Parts: sequence; C-alpha cells; structure tokens
Amino acid sequence: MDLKIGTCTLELVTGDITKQQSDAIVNAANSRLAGGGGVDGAIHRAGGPSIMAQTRQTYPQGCPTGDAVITGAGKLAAQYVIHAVGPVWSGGDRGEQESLASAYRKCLDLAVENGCGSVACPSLSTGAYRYPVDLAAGTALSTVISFLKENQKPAVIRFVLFDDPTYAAYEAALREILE
Ligand code: AR6
Repeated sequence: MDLKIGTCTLELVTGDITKQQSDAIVNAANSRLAGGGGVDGAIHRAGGPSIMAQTRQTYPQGCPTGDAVITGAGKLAAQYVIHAVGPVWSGGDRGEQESLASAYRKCLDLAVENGCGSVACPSLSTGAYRYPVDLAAGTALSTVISFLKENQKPAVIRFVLFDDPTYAAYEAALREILE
C-alpha cells in the first residue's frame, strides 16, 4: 500500500529489511547497541562485523531510548544503518508512545541530515520489546506522516513488515488515519 504526501511516498510492504535497496535502513537496536535477535541480529549478520565495530568506536556510551545513531552499512546494499532504540512496552503509562514517536523522528532527522532519499523502517518495539502492534502502528505512521508533511523529505519512507499480521496492523492503522 502506498500513500503520496506532497512529493514524497510512504510505502507499506512485507519483507526482510536486510534485502532493501534504500539509502538507509533502520535497525531496532537496544540502548547498549550490543546487538541481539530480531531485526538487529539479521542486520549485523548480513552487514558483517564492521557495523558493530563502528557503533563501538563512535557511540561507546550507547544510545538512549527514543533516540537513534547512524553508521555505515557494511556489506548491505544500503549506504547507512540508523540504529533506533524504541521503548520496551510496560503497560503504556511509562511514556512508551512518546519514546516510540521520538525514535522514528530521530531516524528521519538523521536520514535527512545525511542526504538519504529513501529509508526503510521496521516495526520498532513490536517484537522482543512487546509493544502491541496495533498501537505501535498508529504511532509509527502518524509520526512519519507528520514528518513528511513538515519536511517534504526523505522522498521515500518504506515500512518493511516481516509478517502478514504486522502488515495488516499497519494497513489498518493507515486506513484509520486517512479516514
Ligand atoms: N526484517 C524486517 N522485520 C523484521 C526482521 C527483518 N529481517 N526480523 C524481525 N523483524 P524486534 P524490538 C520484525 O524484536 O521489538 C533485539 O534483540 C519483527 O517480526 O527485532 O524493537 C534488539 O537487540 C517485529 O515485527 O525489535 C533489542 O534488544 C519487528 O521486526 C530488541 O530486540 C521488531 O522486532 C529490540 O526489540
């Protein structure tokens, strides 16, 4: 499903984010930037050790929840990996929504600062961090849409959703936003 926002395009697709050809891909990282499972494991496996070497050297202090940092992309087709730290879900009254929105905004700020025309994002926080996907989808999409309306870049933001239930949640959230 695609949505035009001015000259920009927001896309929803299913797939594996490590296979994306976009200028930047977003990683669902942890605040120690220590690697892990899910998207993080897949990106470091496919991209090779240079990505972790760079996070260790450039960001030894890690990255707080709701923030993001950028590195090269090693062997991946993308030019950059943007490591975003979404919140761990703990019931919804610990600022999770604001942290999730902030993580996406920081990703897009970094993408624009680094001249990326296309960015691929996973569904931050909805795997190991257990954020309910219906809620996360609404926040993710409304944050990205606001950013595109304000900035008119990057030209393409593509949500790469790993499975059909996650895709369906994002599609339903997008339809709701458009109503
Ligand atoms: N491409 C696209 N989406 C994927 C891929 C992939 N290759 N692999 C998994 N997903 P998660 P989080 C989906 O757990 O919840 C790690 O250990 C997955 O199905 O990757 O933010 C980190 O080191 C789900 O829909 O990220 C952190 O410690 C979504 O990506 C922690 O997990 C996010 O799931 C971060 O947890």
